[in-house]
Amino acid sequence: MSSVIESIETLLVDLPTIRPHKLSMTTMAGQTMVIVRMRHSDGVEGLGEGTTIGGLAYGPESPESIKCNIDAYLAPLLIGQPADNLNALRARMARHTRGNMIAKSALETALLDARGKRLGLSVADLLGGARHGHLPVLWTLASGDTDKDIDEAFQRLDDRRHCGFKLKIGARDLDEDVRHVAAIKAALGNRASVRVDVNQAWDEATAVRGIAALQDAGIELIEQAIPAREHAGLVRLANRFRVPMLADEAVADARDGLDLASRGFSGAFALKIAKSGGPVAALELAHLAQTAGIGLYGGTLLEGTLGTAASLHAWSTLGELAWGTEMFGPLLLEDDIVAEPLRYHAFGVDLPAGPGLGIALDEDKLAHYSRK
Ligand code: MUC
Ligand code: MG
Repeated sequence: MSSVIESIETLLVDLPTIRPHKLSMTTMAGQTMVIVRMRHSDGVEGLGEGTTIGGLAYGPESPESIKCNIDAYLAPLLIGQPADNLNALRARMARHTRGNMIAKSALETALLDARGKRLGLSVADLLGGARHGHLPVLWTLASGDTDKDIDEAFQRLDDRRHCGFKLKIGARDLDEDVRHVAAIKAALGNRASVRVDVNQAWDEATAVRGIAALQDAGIELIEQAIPAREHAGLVRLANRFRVPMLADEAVADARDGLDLASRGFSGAFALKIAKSGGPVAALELAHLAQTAGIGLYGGTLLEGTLGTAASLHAWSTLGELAWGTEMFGPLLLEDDIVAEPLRYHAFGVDLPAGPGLGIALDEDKLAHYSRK
């Protein structure tokens, strides 16, 4: 008899960041993760994580809503069900609940982790098999201070931690942002790739002015310059400039990807398990992008180690990630709740080994950082 999902526990875990992280919509001083512990009738425990940025500043789910909606709506749909048919469980969640993609991603991750542990296979194995054991990882410079960002970048280069940097802009006046980015690019020269993420802050006219200046400054990729829903505008920007556009908030799943591709978008898609509702749907988007000749980028919602590991297992199955990944979330946090941290070295990170996610909790730290 196959095992059954017996219980699902959710914990809000608050960890401080190593420095303020300034984005166009919020400044983070800490990160709140929703950790899922899913117990199955054979004694196996699956772990998952659902995490967003800045409470409700980034998107329609907050840490509290993720926890509450898992507890009240999603967990009751799963408890008592056979644990191993991921397709049936995903369909059940989709049929009875709308949206809440981060909550669904946390649960799908826990289902995959448990199944992998039961079968002695990694999550990447369950998703078809890893093509890479080490993935490149960039770092986001977002202290808000140009000189501090330059120092931070050189430190990361010297430590062979990161050789690509993403700058968060859009909160300040356009000219100030352009000066900030150009100064960082000029200081780093050819030693590093520099990209920007505007997080939807500009209208199209501002984007045209800003992107022209950033292109001249040698910036390699422009992420989500205009609001998520403005697909037509994003396609116009992609056609207008030599520097490629990266669609992030605009593309949550394969349906969004199809819309952008069929409108003639070129450039790249940021994949995130959180916005797609889990690794499986994130890979559906990736496969659509590959078919359409659109580049791939392994994205993060600044998850901790569990969410980052789940994403790495998914991205490892892809033949090519033209723009690498930004799976640095755990490095932005002062501490961790896992027994063994991920191994960051050689400008990237190793895919964790072992069954499931390959990650075990540190129970003392989990208890210490869990919200009472
Ligand atoms: C985003 O929109 O890309 C990823 C890195 C970072 O600093 O913020 C995120 C979210
Ligand atoms: Mg982004």
